[in-house]
Amino acid sequence: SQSCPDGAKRRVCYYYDRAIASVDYGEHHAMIPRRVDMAHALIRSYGLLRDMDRLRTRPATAEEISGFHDGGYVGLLQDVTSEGFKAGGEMTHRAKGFNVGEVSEDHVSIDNPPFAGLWDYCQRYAGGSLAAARALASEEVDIAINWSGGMHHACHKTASGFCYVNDIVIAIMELLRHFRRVLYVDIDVHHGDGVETAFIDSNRVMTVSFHQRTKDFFPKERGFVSHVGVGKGQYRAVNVPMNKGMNDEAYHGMFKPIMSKVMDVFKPEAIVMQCGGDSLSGDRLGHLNLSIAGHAQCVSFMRSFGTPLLLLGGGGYTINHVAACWCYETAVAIGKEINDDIPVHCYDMYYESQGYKLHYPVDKKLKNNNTDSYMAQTKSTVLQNLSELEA
Ligand code: TV1
Ligand code: CA
Ligand code: ZN
Repeated sequence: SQSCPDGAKRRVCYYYDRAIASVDYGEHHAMIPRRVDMAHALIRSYGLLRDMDRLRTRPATAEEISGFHDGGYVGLLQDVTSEGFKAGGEMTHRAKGFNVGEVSEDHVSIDNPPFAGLWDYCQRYAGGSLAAARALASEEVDIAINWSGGMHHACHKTASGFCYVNDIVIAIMELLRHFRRVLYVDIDVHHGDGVETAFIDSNRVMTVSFHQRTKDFFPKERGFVSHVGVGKGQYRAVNVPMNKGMNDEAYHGMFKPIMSKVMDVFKPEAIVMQCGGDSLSGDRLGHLNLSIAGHAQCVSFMRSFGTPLLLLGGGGYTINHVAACWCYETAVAIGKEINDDIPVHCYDMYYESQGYKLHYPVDKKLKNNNTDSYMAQTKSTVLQNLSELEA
């Protein structure tokens, strides 16, 4: 461990499974699991592996995954590899009921394709998040990292938005065995719908999602400020919708006051943070304008409370940006400054367009479409909702 800006040290453990690097969603798919391998190669070349314990674990079992998911759906995921898919075949029909292989509105792209090794992939990324949760519960580590996890859209009996098994829900359920209250923070550009729904009526889990909310942006009709949770979960779902072009300064004008208030009123005993890299400037799918430093400030801010912290990946579709970001955030978790020059390593050619620097410039031509009054209004409504939880 090293000292860090807030003066404290943290014990960090890190999960990485190289089998995930070769997972292929299909030739033109936006999701590229290899970005986790790229992040790992950077982390290793910066020497950061020496400052963390490596979390070695087995893949999650069908029983562990069935702790959240429907048995029939888990059965389908297991069968995808063995039986294969033929157009119009029995398996194809069965899978569609679970939103696997369903062709989207444009009749070309399939968000959740069936592919060889799908079940093994799910078991591995979920196994990593589960082991990370157990490491935190054992109180032997302060921060646990799984950049291959963070699949926030998967539902009880359906795949959604590139996600098949919701490792986040499974990890939170494990944390709830040891901690009274768990906070979930989601800085992926998309709304964290699967996690919000799973705990919508729980008073032991608060979910907070910051996301782009523009017409037709996925997932539609989710993530409005007015969605605050139901029953015992009322005011324990927090949504911060944003228009395109949000920059570091504007984002933190919302993130810091809202998360301070969340910590104040909810007093979590553990924090799970989904660090999707699609909220970064220049993402292929997202249209926010965060720098790596701005994205990582969210991580360092949540770290500063000293509460056990689980860091997960998620989206991120401009893969050099994502890998650089997660490497930098690994350094933030450890509490170590790292040089902006990307070391010579196996993937270094991917960083040519950013001049072989970790921190690339944001899009100066992208206008922040969030007016001051829009942001003040959103922040004020969210803070007002949170104050309902004050004793
Ligand atoms: C195959 C090939 C699939 C190219 C999907 C972008 C593709 C997208 C593809 C894509 C794409 C979406 C919808 C479709 C509404 C659906 C990991 C029914 C260039 C966490 C998931 C976004 C984000 C799903 C996941 C979205 C995460 N956008 N190219 N698909 N219709 N789906 O809009 O939050 O990052 O885009
Ligand atoms: Ca989000
Ligand atoms: Zn996303």
